[in-house]
Amino acid sequence: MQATAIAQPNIALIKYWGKRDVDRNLPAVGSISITLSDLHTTVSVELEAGSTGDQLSVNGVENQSMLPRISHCLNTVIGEKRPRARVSSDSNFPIAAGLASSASAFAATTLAAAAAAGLSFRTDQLARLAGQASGSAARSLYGGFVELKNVGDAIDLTGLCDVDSWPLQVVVAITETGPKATGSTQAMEISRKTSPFYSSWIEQQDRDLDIARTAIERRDFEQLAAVAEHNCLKMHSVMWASRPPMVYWNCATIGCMQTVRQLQASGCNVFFTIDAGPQIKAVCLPRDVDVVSEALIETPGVQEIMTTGLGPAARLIDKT
Ligand code: 2P0
Repeated sequence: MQATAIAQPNIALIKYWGKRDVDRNLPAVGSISITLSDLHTTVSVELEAGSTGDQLSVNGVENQSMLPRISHCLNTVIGEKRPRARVSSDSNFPIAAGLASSASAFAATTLAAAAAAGLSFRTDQLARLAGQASGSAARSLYGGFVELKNVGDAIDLTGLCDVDSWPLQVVVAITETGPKATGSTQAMEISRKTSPFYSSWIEQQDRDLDIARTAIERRDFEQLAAVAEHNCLKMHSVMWASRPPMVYWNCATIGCMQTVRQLQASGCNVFFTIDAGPQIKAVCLPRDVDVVSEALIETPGVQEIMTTGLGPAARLIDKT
């Protein structure tokens, strides 16, 4: 009645922003992501006698604020009539800071919960269950390059290219480690309801997905860089034009964007992407990773960098 799973966060190159069904947590748009290798979240789920009183610890500290979402995730996977659970989650990177910690946490929780309850699901079923907890978590059930498509009233996940076929590197520049002011779930709804750019964002997404999918098929870095940066800046424009505006960037975020522009001008194969937080993720070819890392760590306001390759799907590591 105990299982442990590990999952890596994923970074969207073509972003998920907005929901078409809030109750079922269905995204308004498809997305394309890369699963990372060196950042990870390990989740243990232990089921024990008793029907109430789930417990959650995050990085060794009891956590009440995330508990309702974790309990809801367990209900979705195991069913509402289930034993109570003791859940512990440990991440080796800052959480709730725009580094996709909810993706790795809910992917690992879904997998561990199913195994602890003795349930077997196919990966696509697990991805749909994880997606009900957190839209981006569905993508961490797969490794490498992953596409999430909207199909009818569900989502469908496809692996576009495995890790070894196009081993890109990602340099994450951490500019602030505190939790963000507005969580993604709430921020997406504010954008949907108030941003004058929201409808254009939705309309243009299929074209961006087509361009990115083709670029990945052809291993065309320049094409992928152009569409990913444009898609990221469109998403942030939707946020900036919302009421209240949601600006996740700080001075160092903009400094890092300028650093990436300078690297590009010097012939480096690199592009940036930014999620709902102030960190910059610079995606580059392996031969450029050292020069990108050095330039970002020297950018004023950058506290730390983390370098990672692309990684595997979420997986079970223990079951007793
Ligand atoms: C993404 N983000 O595609 C986008 C880009 C943030 C910016 O998916 O409400 O935590 O739990 O489904 O998955 C963050 O949103 O949102 C996210 P919910 P989630 O990676």
